Amino acid sequence: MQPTSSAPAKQIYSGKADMYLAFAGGVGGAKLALGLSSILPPEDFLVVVNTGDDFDHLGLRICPDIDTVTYTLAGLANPETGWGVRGETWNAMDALGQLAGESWFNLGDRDLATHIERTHRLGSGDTLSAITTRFSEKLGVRHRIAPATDDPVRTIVNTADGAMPFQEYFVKRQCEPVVTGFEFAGASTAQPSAAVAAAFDSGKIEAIIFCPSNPYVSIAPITAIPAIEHFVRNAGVPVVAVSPIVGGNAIKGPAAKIMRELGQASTALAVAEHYRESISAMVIDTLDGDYADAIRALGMEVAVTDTVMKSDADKTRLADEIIDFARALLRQK
Ligand code: FO1
Repeated sequence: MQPTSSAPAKQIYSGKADMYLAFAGGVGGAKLALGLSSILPPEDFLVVVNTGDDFDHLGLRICPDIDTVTYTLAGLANPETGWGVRGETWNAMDALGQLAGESWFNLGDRDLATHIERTHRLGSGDTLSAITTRFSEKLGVRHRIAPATDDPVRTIVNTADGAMPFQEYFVKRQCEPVVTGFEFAGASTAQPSAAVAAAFDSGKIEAIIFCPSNPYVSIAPITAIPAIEHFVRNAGVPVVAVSPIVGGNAIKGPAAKIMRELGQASTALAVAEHYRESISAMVIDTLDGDYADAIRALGMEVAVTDTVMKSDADKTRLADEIIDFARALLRQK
């Protein structure tokens, strides 16, 4: 399979001093990251990826969001699931099932190579950052992808059935348990990865974009890292969040269910309230345009547009609008 999507369709921004950071979880984050990579030159863009979903399974280190972003930017992502590899085969899982091994977490044959090689390299002393860079280069990705941190951060989901690791909640229990809160074990002492720290120190960041990822389990484990939270709150550049809630529902995943279980409305306005300490602007869907004034009343700028990304053209258009919006906000400062 040839990587296809990492080659920019057009590069309309050639900014010498501009750098954009996108904070991303898995599928929704990867889609916008792909759109942004289609309009921004590689040196001007860094995808900062959630590591709270990472876990050890069958002796392997699995980093679902890093892999989803990498496969997506490499043009290899499975279009049906959003995670894993397109055209995947499942012989290893079938054989594992026959041996009565643990088969609740689906690892495709080709995807397994990623986890085996990553685990091997981590055991040899490589950092997750170095491995992520190596894998993305080997897969033909031109833009930079960095874990938020190289230190272990693990999302724990507190539920009515007790506390459980994220993948047990998300995949094994299919998001069924009623959520009462989250913990990000390790976050309070974690340091930003080298690429993230260098971006913060560069003085070149023009905007930070929170992709339409789950605010509670994809973006929060990133901003729970104190140095990242401090930078986001004090950077003095637009911090623009794209709502993952459209028309009261999550585009994908359990965000709306989690919000309701935490006693909030599942609306774009509630997303803005959740982010209000960190962000200066929201991008909301046309369907949610009625919330724009209420969000502005929180002291934020608002852009209203079509945010659902079905095609690559949708991803590029949304990315383009977000960059235009961020640049306009920067000029207003
Ligand atoms: N999600 C599922 O719903 N079921 C799976 O069996 C599953 C396997 C899987 C394997 C590798 C990988 O990188 C991701 C995988 N995911 C699976 C997705 C993953 O659990 C979630 O998308 C993220 O952690 C949330 O962003």
